[in-house]
Amino acid sequence: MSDKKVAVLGLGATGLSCVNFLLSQNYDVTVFDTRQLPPGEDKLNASVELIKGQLDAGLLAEFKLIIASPGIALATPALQFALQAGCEIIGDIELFARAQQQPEYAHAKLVTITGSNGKSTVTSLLGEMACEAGVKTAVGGNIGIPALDLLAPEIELYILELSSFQLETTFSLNADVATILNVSEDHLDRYESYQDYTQAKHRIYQQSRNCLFNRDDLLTLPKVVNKAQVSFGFDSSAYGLVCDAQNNICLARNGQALLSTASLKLSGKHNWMNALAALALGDAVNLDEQAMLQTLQSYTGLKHRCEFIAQRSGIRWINDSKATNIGAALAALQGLSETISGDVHVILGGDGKGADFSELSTVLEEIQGLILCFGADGQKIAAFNSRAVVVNDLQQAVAMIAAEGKTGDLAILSPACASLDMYPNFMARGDHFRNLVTALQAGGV
Ligand code: UMA
Ligand code: ADP
Repeated sequence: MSDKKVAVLGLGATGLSCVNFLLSQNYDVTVFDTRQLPPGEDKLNASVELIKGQLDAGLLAEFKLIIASPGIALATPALQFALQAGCEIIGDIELFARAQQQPEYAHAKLVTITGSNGKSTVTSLLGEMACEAGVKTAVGGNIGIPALDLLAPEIELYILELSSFQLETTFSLNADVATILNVSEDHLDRYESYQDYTQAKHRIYQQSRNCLFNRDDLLTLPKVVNKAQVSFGFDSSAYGLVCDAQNNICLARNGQALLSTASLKLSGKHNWMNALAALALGDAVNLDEQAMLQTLQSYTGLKHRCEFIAQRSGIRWINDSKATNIGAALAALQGLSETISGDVHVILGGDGKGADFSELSTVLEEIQGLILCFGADGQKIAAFNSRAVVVNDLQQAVAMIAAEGKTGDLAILSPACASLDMYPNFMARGDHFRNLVTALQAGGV
């Protein structure tokens, strides 16, 4: 088969971006998708053949190059067959890496960000810092806009959020700086083991000149040699925390205070780490310090991540629907409980993706308020706390907290699970929660 014939496996946002890029490079593209109604079909160029339904391994293996969607595991039998037949399988981020070597794009700097939690927060925060600093910046990847759709000659800085799925099929990024923010269990329904998942994340360091790691999380330590390394963490070294003369906890660089954490609009201690990571990444690509510090004081965070919704009858309601794994829920519960005078009420549950919920038991033990569990794995989570109650849905959970909560309490949806058992995505779950809360009788905002 001709070198110009390429298979794109999986349509969706990624597949479409690949098709459009490949057509612009004069490739002859065939798309495969197992779904009968693949998202993006209406936007597909009419000249492109779309083959729907179960993958035909023999047909696929006729292509020298296959671009696989991050939603399709390399372990899929048809892909394994194609690999054994000698096909090259890459993802959209690898296509981006190769395109970025072209002269019109090669001048731009590149920052790559992965981790189990905090990726989108750090990616968007760094994007805001760069814009404030006057740098022509493009932000995308797993956070939303596919990387190939960002390519433009005028861009000076690309900031890419990368998932472990994307990293599996990426080989030749040449990032100025890359980070793994943290590693905790996730996606165990896709990986054979936690180690496999961690290894996928570590591919990001191999493809970067400078590695930023979290010194409080050993799983993020770079194993690569001969690369510049810098770290962030809770102590005072490198990017860390110090106390100033007034006893304020401050973000600091090499022991020098930069900004009091009290000036941050983001809540929770985990966000101090996100702020430090963004500062370190910004320094690595020479962003202006004042612009970065100014952004840290105005950035309010993304929706569905420890997002304040409203105060009703003295209870603060927080939407943390994006807490789709245990690590995220732990960070929210630990980081926010110290900020209130009353009790914490928590709503957990959904699709646990094969996780072991025993890790939640210590933090649940400390919760004095209601522990309400719902969804496919609600029962499993409730088994780890004797006071936990299984409820039918979010509506019942919100009603119970509204009836029993008191002034000074905090109520949080931080599910530790994906939403797909009951909702199309975590945004729909968070929006449902927000609607239920805002519909409660207003008792002061
Ligand atoms: N699928 C099929 N058959 C196919 C192709 C896909 O059943 O032939 C299924 C997959 O099992 C997958 C689902 O469809 O679970 C989603 O695939 P999609 O085609 O809708 O994906 P895209 O629209 O291309 O979105 C992808 C990322 N999705 C995944 O990695 C699952 C988006 O990340 C990302 O924003 C987008 O590319 C742009 O880069 C989403 C995500 O959930 C937000 N990421 C995971 C996470 O953050 O935990 C990794
Ligand atoms: P990601 O893109 O990695 O999913 P987000 O920034 O969208 O990360 O945040 C997802 C969830 O993780 C949110 O619920 C948030 O409260 C939690 N979170 C954010 N930053 C961190 C962190 N540094 N450590 C642990 N949890 C975090």
